[in-house]
Amino acid sequence: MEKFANKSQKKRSCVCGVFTRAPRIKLDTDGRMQNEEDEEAELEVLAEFSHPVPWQKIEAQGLDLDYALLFSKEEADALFKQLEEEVMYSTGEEAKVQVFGKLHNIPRRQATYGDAGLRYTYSGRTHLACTWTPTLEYIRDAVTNATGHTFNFVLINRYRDGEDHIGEHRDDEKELDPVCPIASVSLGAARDFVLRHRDARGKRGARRLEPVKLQLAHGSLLLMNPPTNTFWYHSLPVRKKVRLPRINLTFRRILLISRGEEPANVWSL
Ligand SMILES: O=C(O)CCC(=O)C(=O)O
Repeated sequence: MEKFANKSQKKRSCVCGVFTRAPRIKLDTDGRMQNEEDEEAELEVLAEFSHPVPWQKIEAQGLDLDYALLFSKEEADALFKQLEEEVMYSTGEEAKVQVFGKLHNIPRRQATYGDAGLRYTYSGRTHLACTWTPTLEYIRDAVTNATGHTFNFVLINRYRDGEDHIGEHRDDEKELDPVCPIASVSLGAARDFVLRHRDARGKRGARRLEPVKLQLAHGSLLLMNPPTNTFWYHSLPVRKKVRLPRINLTFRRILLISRGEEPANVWSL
């Protein structure tokens, strides 16, 4: 990743906390941009509202991360507030997770948004994408603008305070595009984020590899580039001193064409 992903100095439009609708990128059925002309036109529009992002590279064996502050405090505050009004979190059975065949309440709230008809299966449950809200489209397009990657799905996790958490896992489901990074945007309370190599987990880990620990700030963007999710587990541990809420959005690219025997995703329209 270059130090500055985009050279344009123009800022995104934002009037009194109301963000103008960001341009949409059109994808073909493979999830790629339609053609070169379209791509050029889209990039020109994106450059209109872009600003440079200073990236920090974090690397270890099989781990490749890029971290940046994507939004100013004022922008991040406004986005957090707008998401609190717009996002509908899962309830009932949808808000549970299956571990070794048993259902458990998850220690946070979750929602899934994305392109029409998309679905994503993780932790034994299939989640249908709700239609993008204007704020989610705005954040998604800001991430695309800063990274050059397009996304068709977002998983949202809301942590009420430091008691809410997410356990060690990898985002390595077969429906995820293996060449696309997972782009994680954090809003609200800063939280520790820990990555652990798959061979160094548990007391008797086969190898001595130090965990990688980061603090994800309000308005930040973390890119988990391939092959990170093959080798490293990540978690957001309990932090009892954290009293404020946090919203995390992980933008993903779901494959529209099967990589296995089952169709990964079929358009229902
Ligand atoms: O909240 C976070 O920063 C982590 C979320 C996460 O691990 C995930 O969405 O897979």
